[in-house]
Amino acid sequence: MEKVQETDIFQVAENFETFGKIETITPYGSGHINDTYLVVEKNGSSLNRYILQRMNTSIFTKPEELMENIVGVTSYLKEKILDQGGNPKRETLQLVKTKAGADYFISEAGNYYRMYDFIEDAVTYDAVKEPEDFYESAVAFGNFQYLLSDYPAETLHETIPDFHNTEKRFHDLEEAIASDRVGRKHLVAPEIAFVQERKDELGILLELQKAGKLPLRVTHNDTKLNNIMIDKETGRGICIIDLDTVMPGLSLYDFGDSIRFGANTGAEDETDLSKVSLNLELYRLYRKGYLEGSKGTLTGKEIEMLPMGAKLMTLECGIRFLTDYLNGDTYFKIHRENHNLDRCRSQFALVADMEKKWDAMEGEL
Ligand code: ADP
Ligand code: GN1
Ligand code: MG
Repeated sequence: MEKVQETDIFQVAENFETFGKIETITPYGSGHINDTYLVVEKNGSSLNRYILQRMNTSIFTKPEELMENIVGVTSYLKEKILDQGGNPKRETLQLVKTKAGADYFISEAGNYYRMYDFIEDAVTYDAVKEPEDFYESAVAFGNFQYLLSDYPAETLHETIPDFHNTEKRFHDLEEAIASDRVGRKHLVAPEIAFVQERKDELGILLELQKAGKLPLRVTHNDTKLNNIMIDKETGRGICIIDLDTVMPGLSLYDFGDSIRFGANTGAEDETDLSKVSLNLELYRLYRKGYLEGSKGTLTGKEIEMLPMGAKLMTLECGIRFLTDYLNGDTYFKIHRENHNLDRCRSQFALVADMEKKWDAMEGEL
């Protein structure tokens, strides 16, 4: 669906069941997919905050199904958290219903919106500041997967089919190269060659899954550091957010994507590639936290394949950025010229560094 700008975002927000008078609505966060806003309202002398999101329906083409997943997962987590004596208001996302009692709102312009309670006194990071935060995020992502281990996976819709099918991502790249829609192919010969050289590795995890050697689990699939809220006071990973891609998947996808983003000494879009490398200390720390958080549920094979999870998620993400660059930047939000190419190069530099450090990564077994 083509993006149609909302003329009045206040009018949209007013359709949700909040309690006071909305004062301000401002763009928020640094996600690449949804349009996120912070809504502040006054209720007597107190200020209430909410997150309002316009879902990206070009990417999530079945928003009804997506919201069914989110309602299912958040209500399930709420029960689990209550059972464990936790506080679901801070430990899981809570949807705010519309005044009509629905879980989302469709505007006149045809945009789909949802609203969440704002999780107060917690932050998201775009880069690891303290190793301890990264460790805590690992425990929380491991625990998230553990909490969902009995979730009826068959009720989950696949919001993006083949999301982490790395071979399929490679075919999408080949298609983008062949059509060269915006004439950028000649600019990326080294990047294309980088992928070609690693073509045989792309299916390793899928093969193991098909052979029944890696279990399918309910996973988050987008475990970068800014998709977890860290409690300001305790430093604990308090709440996993961005649940759009919760689907059956491999634990290695979750582990790998966190390493890709958080254990990179450079940013995801770093242009000075000398700054990009794998921080082995952070790799070890995350691994420890993830194993701890998933409470012994990972099989021997999963643990053995953790380095491959990290490498393939990084390579796959680079492939996706490159594909989007070749397609004219239609998927990921970009904030500057060549942004997707910069992102791709940072991912590939990280893959190359992982290859250099492979023995050390495997030595962690
Ligand atoms: P995207 O899919 O575009 O990445 P996210 O759901 O991750 O969107 O939201 C973008 C950012 O908004 C997050 O990184 C986080 O900083 C903030 N955010 C999202 N939901 C909440 C919430 N319930 N409370 C506080 N901050 C939130
Ligand atoms: C997107 O939504 P966000 O910004 O957390 C993307 C992930 C990529 C990531 C790269 C639905 O995540 O798959 O790994 O960007 N999400 C989707 O930063 O495609
Ligand atoms: Mg996000």
